[in-house]
Amino acid sequence: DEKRDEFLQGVFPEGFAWATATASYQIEGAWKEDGKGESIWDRFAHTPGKVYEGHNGDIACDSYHKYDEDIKLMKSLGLTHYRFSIAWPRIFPDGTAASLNQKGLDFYNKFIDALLAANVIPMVTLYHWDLPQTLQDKGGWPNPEIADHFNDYADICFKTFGDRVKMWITLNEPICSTYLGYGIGMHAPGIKDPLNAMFKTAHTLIRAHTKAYRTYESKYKAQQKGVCGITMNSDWDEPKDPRNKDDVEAAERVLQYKLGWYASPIFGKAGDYPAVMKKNLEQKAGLLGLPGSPLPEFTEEEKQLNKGASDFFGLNYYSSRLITNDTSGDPAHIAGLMDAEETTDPSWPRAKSKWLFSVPWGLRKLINWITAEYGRPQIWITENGSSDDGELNDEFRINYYRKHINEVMKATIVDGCDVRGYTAWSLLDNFEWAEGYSEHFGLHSVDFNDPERKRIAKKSAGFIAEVIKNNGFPGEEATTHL
Ligand code: GBH
Repeated sequence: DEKRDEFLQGVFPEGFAWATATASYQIEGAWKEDGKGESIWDRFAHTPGKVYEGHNGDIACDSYHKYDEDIKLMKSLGLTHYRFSIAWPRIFPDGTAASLNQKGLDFYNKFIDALLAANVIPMVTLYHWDLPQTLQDKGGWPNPEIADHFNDYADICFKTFGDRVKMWITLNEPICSTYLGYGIGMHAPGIKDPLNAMFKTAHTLIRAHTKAYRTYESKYKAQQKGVCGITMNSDWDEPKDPRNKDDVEAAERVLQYKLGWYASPIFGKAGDYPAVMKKNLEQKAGLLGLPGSPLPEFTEEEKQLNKGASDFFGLNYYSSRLITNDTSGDPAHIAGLMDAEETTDPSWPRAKSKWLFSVPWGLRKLINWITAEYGRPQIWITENGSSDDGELNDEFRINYYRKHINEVMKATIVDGCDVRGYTAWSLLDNFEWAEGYSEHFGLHSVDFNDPERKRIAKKSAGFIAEVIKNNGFPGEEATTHL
């Protein structure tokens, strides 16, 4: 039949979107130019001992000044879309509407116009981790008021850029802000408070997302005709022993913690946290002698507003884990809270990043899990990629992309999941958070010792350009890429 033919030809449905992604703090530099305020990442990276060898994003790829060069790279890849993020502290230097900075708006106006002139569709993330430091000084994400400030910031972005931006992503990977930022302190603002601040952070983030989504829906959508969603990341969690029902249950529980924590309120039927998390945390609170579950509660009204507050499911996928049921862990730590041990398989090839094992089939399984769990939402792969030492002849990356794109193809064409686009992380090597410039994810290399920040195409850039030109792998049976 038709579907089978498409599969044999190895091409995606017509109109499938092809993008690369970046984030403001990772590429822009110009950290205190044109009125920009300090962000929690400026503060964190300027604090000794937080980032690999004291690296920071003060200059990064200097994309603030070199965005024309970035757009040339996009053109040579043949991208249909480009995913980038807006730096909140450029728009509101002190985080609040009172501090509106026209020069910040001017920069993104110019950039968006340049993208459109190059025929590249902007996909805009509002929050990729660079919270204005002044809002951290007011308590940061655990403070529920931050949701209202985020809504004000989102509102001005919709209002200013929405005539040209038709695809909005409120938050990038809320679990990273939550767990890495306020749970284990590996990311800005570096807070280690897994039983309190961490859960409050997640709660504010979800409320912030929902408020911004409803603002777009009620004030802008009818006129601007765009879409608004959220991007979440997750590993695929595979039971270590699939015949052991405790492991099967544990793997499901871990998925609910990693992805369901944010996805269930928004894409689930109840507008609320996953039932298994609520039950599990109730029990852990008892064991820890806490006064109550660390998981805050949504009001009935909030649940109604959460439900359906996303026009698409943005998914970032990098790796997978094997899950063993394990109730012996310390409940004061995440693994102990989840009653699970996470391992990897020795056969999985590892990238430069210590957490990144190439498990392409995990992506297909994750897409299918989301499709079944949340009633076949429209899915956009908003990030996928791998790291190395920055070599130009990057065969590992090519293989990683080839196999993962092929699994997306199977999920789309063979399994019938509704995947609309694929985004490679990243357009160019950039500031890899706590790892500084020591791990490279780019299709283009950047010389960080050169004041000009010269960009050079890697071999993988040529590979991706071919895939995009062909909308897949025509003439090749998809299974040959396994
Ligand atoms: C994405 O996160 C980010 O959106 C992007 O900004 C980033 O550059 C890209 O991935 C590559 O990392 O250090 O063992 O505690 C991906 C999901 C989840 C990957 C947390 C790193 C830390 C593991 N990230 N994980 S560890």
